[in-house]
Amino acid sequence: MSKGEIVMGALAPHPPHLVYAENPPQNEPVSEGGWEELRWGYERLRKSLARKEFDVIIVHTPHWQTYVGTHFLGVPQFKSLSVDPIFPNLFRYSYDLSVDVELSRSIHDAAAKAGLHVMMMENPDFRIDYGTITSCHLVRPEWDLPIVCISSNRSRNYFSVEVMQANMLKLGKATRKAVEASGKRALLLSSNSLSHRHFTEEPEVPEDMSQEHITNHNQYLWDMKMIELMRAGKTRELVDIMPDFTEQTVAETDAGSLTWLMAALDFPTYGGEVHAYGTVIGTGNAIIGWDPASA
Ligand code: 2X7
Ligand code: FE2
Repeated sequence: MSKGEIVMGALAPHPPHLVYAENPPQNEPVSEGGWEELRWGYERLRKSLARKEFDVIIVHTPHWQTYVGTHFLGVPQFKSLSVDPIFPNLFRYSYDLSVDVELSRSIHDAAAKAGLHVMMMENPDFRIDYGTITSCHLVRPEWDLPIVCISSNRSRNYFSVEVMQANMLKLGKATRKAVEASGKRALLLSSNSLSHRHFTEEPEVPEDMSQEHITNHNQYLWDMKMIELMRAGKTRELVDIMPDFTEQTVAETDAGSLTWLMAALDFPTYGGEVHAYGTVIGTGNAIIGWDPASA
């Protein structure tokens, strides 16, 4: 068996607004568009992926929050309706997806070996979180590949940011090891926004782009600082300042997804390709791909 590999890693944020704006058949609400900058960025990411062959998508998601360890989907098929708890007016999505349970279990086992508390999620009625669905839909709307979905263990909330970061580094390394041992080609997704302070009220027409902007200048400056580090391949520095960034901008990096991705990619020193930066209800979102072949 040949060695498995990560063919690309991507920061792939999941505002449900982006799915709403695309009007796919799976989503009930109908929009007049909106957030084109980000949607065109996803289009560019998909184009860059069209040059690659891969067998599986591995996603780390902020909206599957687990408080005792890291969990992995362990059922081969899930089919149901996902309704966003905050934006039910925008996202009521019928999903039908498959899971690479074998790889899921291999990452679970590698993480356990690295000392992490882990669990396979084997409830067939489990509802998949909207972060996973949105990021996977925007990256691969065909849904023709199995996924591996990894929960966000909220050790920052009940322990400390240092523990959370240390655990994500272990989880990223374990993910890489398991992919290499599997012989499979994987795309990795960090499903999160950057700065995350958002408006508390929605415009009457959610896709009214005259109302869309970053919540405050501080967030914008922090987002640009982080994106510059990613563009420059300074990913160790990126991870070092992640706790400060997260605190200052209530960033969605609190989930650990981006730290996991950087560790899984073994801290790229080559630049990430920025496909887009844009705001959604005041939050900062970047779509960025790291292609190990460009190293
Ligand atoms: O979950 C989200 C998000 N991360 C960003 C923006 C808006 C809504 O939902
Ligand atoms: Fe989110």
